[in-house]
Amino acid sequence: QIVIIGSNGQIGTELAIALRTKFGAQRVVTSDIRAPHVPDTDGPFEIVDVLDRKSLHLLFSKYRPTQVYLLAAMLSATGEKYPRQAWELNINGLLNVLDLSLEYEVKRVFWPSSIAVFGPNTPKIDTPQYTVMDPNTVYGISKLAGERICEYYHNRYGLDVRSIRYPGIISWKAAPGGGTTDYAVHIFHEALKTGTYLCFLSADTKLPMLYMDDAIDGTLALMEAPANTLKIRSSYNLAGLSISPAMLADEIVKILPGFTITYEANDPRQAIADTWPNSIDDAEARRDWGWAPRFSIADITADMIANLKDNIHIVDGKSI
Ligand code: VAH
Repeated sequence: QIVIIGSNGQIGTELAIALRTKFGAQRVVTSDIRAPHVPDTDGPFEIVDVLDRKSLHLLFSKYRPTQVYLLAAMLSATGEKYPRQAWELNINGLLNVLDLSLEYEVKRVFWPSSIAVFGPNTPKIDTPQYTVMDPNTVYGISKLAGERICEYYHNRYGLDVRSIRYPGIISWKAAPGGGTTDYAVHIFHEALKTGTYLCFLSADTKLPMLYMDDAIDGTLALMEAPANTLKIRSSYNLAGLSISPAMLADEIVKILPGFTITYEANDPRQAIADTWPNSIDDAEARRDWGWAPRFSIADITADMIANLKDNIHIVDGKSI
């Protein structure tokens, strides 16, 4: 059995779809702290609190998973509103899952890190795998510590835990969960709903971004790679594109000519974005497990608009 903890989120939702397509729906168990908006009728779902070890023991003993994907976390912007909760969830949730994975002899564990592990003194252009890392958000600090913890559990206990430093991820199937890069999804919803978007990051804020299809393909490729080919057990840099709001708006206008964008100043997420890289060097991921993204900014824009145009969901009065 494969277990996904945090399957309601932007990435968890699509990992569930991809893993069920690959291994069969009944073999992939989704789980989250609460039931999803839309009930999961494709396969087994469990309510699990990653901070409650009893809840995890029930999950691991019931399903005896061979693989575990831990996607439960509090992201950068929300984490700055609730720093202690972000640290607790991101670190103790990880420690609980690593300990249970050892106890139940899980073969492979996936845990996402983020380009948020880089900080104001990190080189911003083609940020290398090994470099200065001085994150100043609780989310980034928790992900940096989490990387060291994963490497420790691998080196000390032999746990086959694997990780990717995700850039911002653009997708349409599920809403992003309170991050600094969420603008890159909201912009498409607003372009289709209202024809205009008030962006919380400045026009020239370049950030590493990745389309969800590439993120999922890369994650599955990492998880399939033979263990002895993986030289990095903290977390792999993964680059897609270096995109700014203005670049994305220009691409959207090519398909939706009337679209306009405006920019609000002083959003707290700008200060977070300003500490992150503009672009990433992912040479190690390409070398060790053949990583190569496929989607260009034009492909992303076309795919997002084509799919959202018929799928704009209004949930609790908001488009997600
Ligand atoms: C966030 N989407 O904005 C997440 C991600 C690199 C960004 O970690 O917090």
